[in-house]
Amino acid sequence: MVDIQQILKRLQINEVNPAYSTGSVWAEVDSSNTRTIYSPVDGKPIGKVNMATAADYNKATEQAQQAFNAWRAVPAPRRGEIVRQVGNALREAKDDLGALVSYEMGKSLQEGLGEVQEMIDICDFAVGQSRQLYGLTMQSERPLHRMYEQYHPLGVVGIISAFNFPVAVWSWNAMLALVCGNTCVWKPSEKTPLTAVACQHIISKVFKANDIPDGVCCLVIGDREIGSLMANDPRVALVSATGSTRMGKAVATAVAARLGKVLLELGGNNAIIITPDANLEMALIGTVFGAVGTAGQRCTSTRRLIIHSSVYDDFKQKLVSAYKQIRIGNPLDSNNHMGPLIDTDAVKSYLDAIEKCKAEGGNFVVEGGVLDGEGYASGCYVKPCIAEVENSYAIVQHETFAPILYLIKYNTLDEAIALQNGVPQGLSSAIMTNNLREAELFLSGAGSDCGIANVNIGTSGAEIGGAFGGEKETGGGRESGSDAWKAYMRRQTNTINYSTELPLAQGIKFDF
Ligand code: UN1
Repeated sequence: MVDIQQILKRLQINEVNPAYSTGSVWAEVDSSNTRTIYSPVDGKPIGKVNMATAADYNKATEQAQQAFNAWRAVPAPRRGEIVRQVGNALREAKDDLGALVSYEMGKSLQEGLGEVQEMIDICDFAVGQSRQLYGLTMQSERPLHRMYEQYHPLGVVGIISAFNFPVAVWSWNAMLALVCGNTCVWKPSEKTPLTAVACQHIISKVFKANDIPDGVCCLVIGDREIGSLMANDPRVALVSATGSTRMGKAVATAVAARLGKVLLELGGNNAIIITPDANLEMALIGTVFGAVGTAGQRCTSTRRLIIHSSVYDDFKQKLVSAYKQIRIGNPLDSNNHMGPLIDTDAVKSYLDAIEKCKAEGGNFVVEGGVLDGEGYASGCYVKPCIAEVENSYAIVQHETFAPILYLIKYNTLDEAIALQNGVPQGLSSAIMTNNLREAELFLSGAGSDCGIANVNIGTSGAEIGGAFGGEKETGGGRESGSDAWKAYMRRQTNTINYSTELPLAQGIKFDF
């Protein structure tokens, strides 16, 4: 088992941690006004943080704004070089940071390490991207004219991240924002601030070694008031927010009122369609990992299974026996598959969802419940459960961040696709089939309406190389790979006249 105290020490987590940091500068610590962060793993306190005031937020954001002038002047490949060094620092800290993610958030150690690996991967991606901030050139309709477009940095990028991926989603945003020439202000989830403090220490060292001005990457520990300040702050050119649809709507409304930019990655209600041509063994692995991995607290977690009636009973039996083998317990123990939920509020939402599902007529084939006794002292450990439902139930239409899996039966693929799309969210989706026609229909414009659509892979565990995000109530943003970098830049169209005349476009004559 890992020694958490040693890990905290190596990651520079103190007993009380400051409310904000602009890089090498950290706020004064106020030991009289702290919030204690408890681990969902064992219910024990991990450390304390100061919560930022509006004045703290302002100081950090002002510093970020000032640093922007210097940072945007650094050539992009040189900014990429700094990010390369951040990637290496994360490689060195991977074991410690992965374990702290696991201990503070509750996901399995393997998944904690996987999360840090995603951070390393996005650093590598961003290094390459730093030399590829390409714009197009166009053919001008006028003689001796050149037309092209270029991408410039936006300014300060605000990043609001969620507890479930406490560090990786920040890095997807921050590493791309940085190579694009922006400065960042990060408000991590108030449920998982210590992993954020650890990251800030890691990157501050790299920045210091490279004489990067203070303010390029700032951290502000706070709850929704800080998020709201950020959303309403005209100094923040882009607000990238990950979390619930409720939070996303509040952020989007505030940012829209000042015509700022948003990048939203909100809830999912992800389904796997299992067709008669599916390899059921593969479908089983994809489903169980998708539904119980991270205790059902990924945006991409599998929440619904849409199963063809001819394989329904068979697959249901396979699932029920697989669920019997799931070991729930301390996520730092690699023998366990599933750790706790983030906190007792999450346990309450899980229990409420089960009640609501039963009230609407759901039939539980694997019962849920809260675990108690030895090893479960935090009160955050729950049983993953499975219910047979109708897609139209209000609770099935809603994203519950917990390991509750809904089974729905279908007869035709058109019906399955309609069920899959028949929810307000549109993040991730999958079909299990060896039938080319089924797979292609699912991926066509008449198929899945989600930002992510997979064949013979589950709904969760996306690689960083693709654009990550979804449609409808998921918010429409795309982070991480592909051309997601463009969200962190402003596009400028430039036309240059190198003739001695001034011909107007569209053939307009304007003589005087
Ligand atoms: C999230 O849950 O917010 O695809 C991100 C996945 C991970 C990222 C999830 N790579 O499951």
